[in-house]
Amino acid sequence: MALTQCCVGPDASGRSPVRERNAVERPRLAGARALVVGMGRTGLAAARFLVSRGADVLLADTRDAAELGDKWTEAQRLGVATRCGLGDARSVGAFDLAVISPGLPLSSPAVAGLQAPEIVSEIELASWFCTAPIIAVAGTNGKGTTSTLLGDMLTQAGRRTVVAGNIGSPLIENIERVRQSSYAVVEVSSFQLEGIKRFRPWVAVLLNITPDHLDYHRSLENYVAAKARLFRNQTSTDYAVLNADDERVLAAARCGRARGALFSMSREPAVGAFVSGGHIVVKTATAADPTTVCAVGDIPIAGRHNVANVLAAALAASLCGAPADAIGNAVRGYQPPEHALERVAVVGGVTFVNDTKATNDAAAMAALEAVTGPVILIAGGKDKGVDLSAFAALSAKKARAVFLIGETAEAIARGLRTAGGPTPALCDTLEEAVKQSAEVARPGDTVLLAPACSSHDMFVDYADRGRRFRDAVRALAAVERRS
Ligand code: UMA
Repeated sequence: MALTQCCVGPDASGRSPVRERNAVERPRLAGARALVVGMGRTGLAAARFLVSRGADVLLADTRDAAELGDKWTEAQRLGVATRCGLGDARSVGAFDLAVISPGLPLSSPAVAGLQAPEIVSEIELASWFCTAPIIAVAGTNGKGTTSTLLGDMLTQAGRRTVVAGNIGSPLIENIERVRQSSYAVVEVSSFQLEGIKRFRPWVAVLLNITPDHLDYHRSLENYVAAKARLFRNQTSTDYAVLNADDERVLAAARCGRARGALFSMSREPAVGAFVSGGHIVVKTATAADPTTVCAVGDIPIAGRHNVANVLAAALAASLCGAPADAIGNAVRGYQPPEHALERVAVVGGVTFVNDTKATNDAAAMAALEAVTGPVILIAGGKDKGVDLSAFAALSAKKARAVFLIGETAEAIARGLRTAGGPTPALCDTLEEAVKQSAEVARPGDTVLLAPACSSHDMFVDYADRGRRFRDAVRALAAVERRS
């Protein structure tokens, strides 16, 4: 059976003009044959949703049952057909719809030969059923912080808001909650954007672009092009919130038709957000005067990069009608997400900071800049094909000692040597790196986990790496308490 289109109108209440902008054509799923590839968080959530809408689902994964472990068991519980190892894509059969998990590139052989008129990512599928206006937050770094801050700002302004997406909870899992909400703030990754067709955010925020995920996208041009897809379906009634200090961001947005609103750390845009006299100031086209929302000193998270994240969130919140006091209150009360410059413990006068979320060089460099005082750095991880020499050079300048783990350890060590930095120690495990760091640390030092790489060479994901770091630090603290 082919997918038939049915029109989604505005919200049943008809009250929100914003909701009308979000109306899209969506396929009728009852009786449709759907393939879901990937048994991770995305695939399981997408399969659950499709089953609930009456689709006939095959849930497949390129890995075998032993590798999949608990995910395989969970997939069995869904009561759908399952398959391990896609093999020749043509042999899998013909489908009306295929939903591909973000970890699997659309260009991979397992996907390229699939037979389905709609081959999409989960955010595309979710957007067909998302009844609230979407505010999408993209960028190499700061997506999680900006998304959660923006969610807090809108909540403070009395707007019920769902925050979902790449941050950890797939949008498709939240479709029912979205029904009761004014906005869906969605953190979107370049992987997810590769698989969109009609996904159209009402507000699209692009924070920054620096080289990342080059193993997946195969070139920086492809990576930038994936980010630029964020704007491709927007129209002149939508907004693009752009970092005016980032040339790649401005270039990526040139293809779009949305109204632009800029944020900048260094200048005052005609419409946008900026820093003036130590304050965060927002100027929207509808407000006559610039509005001060809070002082830079009110921001409870360290680093210049987080000031830029606050500017972006404040601007997006203003475009959604949030008043300045609500925005300011949200900034002051912000609880940073786990694993981002998270102060784990102070042991023997040494502060241990977990920034496992620094999965690329730009994020790790921002972390190094954010720490004051002597730093002992733990870095390294999966090789994404990115040049790490600038990161190594900054580490050489900022770190008193460096402990390296993972696939990129040798490359970072070479960079440190070239830059005349401290001689690094290569460690087999994160636990070993923490132990050795503690041995060389002096009171007043900070031991910083800022890997500059993703985690999949040694860990399940970045959160697993962060938890392992915390556990190792807490073990040190326990030893200290006993002695
Ligand atoms: N799989 C295959 N073949 C492959 C790769 C994966 O079959 O070649 C299967 C795996 O066997 C596994 C499943 O796909 O069973 C895993 O799917 P996935 O890798 O797409 O991961 P999910 O568990 O669905 O999590 C994804 C995001 N992961 C990635 O993009 C790699 C999560 O972002 C996100 O939180 C989640 O969806 C909910 O939206 C993580 C991430 O690292 C945090 N994102 C990157 C980043 O932020 O830099 C983009």
